[in-house]
Amino acid sequence: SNSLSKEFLWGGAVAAHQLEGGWQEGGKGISVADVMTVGKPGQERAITNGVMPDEYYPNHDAIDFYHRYKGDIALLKEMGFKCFRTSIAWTRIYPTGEESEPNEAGLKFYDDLFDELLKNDIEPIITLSHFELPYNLVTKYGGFRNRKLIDLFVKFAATCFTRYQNKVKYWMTFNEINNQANYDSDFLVFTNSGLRFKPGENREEGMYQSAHNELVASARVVKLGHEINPDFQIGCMIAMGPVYPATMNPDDVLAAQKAMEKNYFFADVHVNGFYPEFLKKYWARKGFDINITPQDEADLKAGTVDYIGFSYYMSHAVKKNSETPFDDMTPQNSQVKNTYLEASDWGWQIDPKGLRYALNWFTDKYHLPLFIVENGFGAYDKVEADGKIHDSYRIDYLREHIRQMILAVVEDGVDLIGYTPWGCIDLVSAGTGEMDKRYGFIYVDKNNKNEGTLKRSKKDSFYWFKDVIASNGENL
Ligand code: P53
Repeated sequence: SNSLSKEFLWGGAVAAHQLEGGWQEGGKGISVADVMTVGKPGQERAITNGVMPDEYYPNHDAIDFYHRYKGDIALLKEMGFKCFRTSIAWTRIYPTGEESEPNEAGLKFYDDLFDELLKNDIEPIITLSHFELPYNLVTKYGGFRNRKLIDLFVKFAATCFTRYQNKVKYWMTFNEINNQANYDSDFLVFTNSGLRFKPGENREEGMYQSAHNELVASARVVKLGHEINPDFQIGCMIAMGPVYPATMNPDDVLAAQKAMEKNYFFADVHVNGFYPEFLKKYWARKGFDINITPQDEADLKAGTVDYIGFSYYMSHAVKKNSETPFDDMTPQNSQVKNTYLEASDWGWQIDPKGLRYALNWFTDKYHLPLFIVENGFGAYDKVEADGKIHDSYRIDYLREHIRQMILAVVEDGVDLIGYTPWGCIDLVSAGTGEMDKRYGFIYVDKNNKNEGTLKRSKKDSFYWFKDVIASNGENL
């Protein structure tokens, strides 16, 4: 066929902690997102030891979707959304993660939200864990390093699956589970796994143990979900940024391959149900002692995913660093600028063809349906005197990515479920906590300093994307 199928799921994506606000409403507990402040381009946000009286935490109120979702969904409906990806905040359902009974007010909130979407013919696409671990599980157990969290996550997922089994079909387990491959970043290991390292701890080993516990939790949840409703489609969620070799030097080519292996073995385990050999060899060489039980191995095998959800923002390039053996090669320690590409104001390199490459790479390697559940351009927007927002740069970014996406489907035969650009309504940046790093088709009047009326308005990209959806990708 020369076009996308009629069932193609056009929509948009968000995460509970980045837009809901209402951090203490309806009995919600404190999550890892509630103890992070605001950073800057190139500067990570700080993680504080609990909620401090004199700090500003942008996720606490976010854009107040908790109270305004009906009006916001009306705008998504106006754009013609077929689906809407969000997450269920774990701390609305189990405020500390450890209660024996779920919190009814939290469950009711998502019932109402999903009903509102379905009433508007918008299908909810739900992530179970999107950087929203109960903070109690960090202070009490040290995050996902502790196996105890496997059972607690399975309990949370079981509650959600049972309650929403007739409202939600598409699920994902852990958002961007592979961000933590960059274990030097305090932010990435904290948001993925609730890890806080002390000086001298082996960060890499701690990361691998946490990732393993999450992969087991994910597999158990996939199996359980299929038992609760065989029609469920349960995917993993991978942050995809292809790593290119900086030159044709075989050293650089091998460096890029190693970097890809280290970033994407997570998908191997989700899809195949076992660890690739290169990783077991690597752990042995490093002397890592990762606790993997025979039951874990059986669980991984029994809970392989139905599809691969992934985010795509940028690509990377690496150069072999002569002092570093291949084993230690990470995209961080040898990353170079790709001189063929431009970058956003936050240094993210813009590479639409990399999306076609990524779609083909996933297909060749895993032969599963794919779902682009995040893509987009974080940028400063300017509100004109007449209230309009002319975000032609955002339209350009999305248009070129959609073109490459359609080529991958139409010319390469990639099996693609849908496309949900990130932050379809402006929200709090995950990486920096800023409001002014905007992705939306819908502008929200709020800045980095908590000032603004929260009023919503339509950017130029709103009308553009509406036409893209109405024409099923023909009018770009
Ligand atoms: P922000 C790092 C690299 C790629 C995607 O990110 C990432 C991150 C973490 O910052 O996060 C995903 O808001 C994530 C979303 C996030 C979005 O990309 O830092 O799934 O929660 O908001 C964009 O610009």
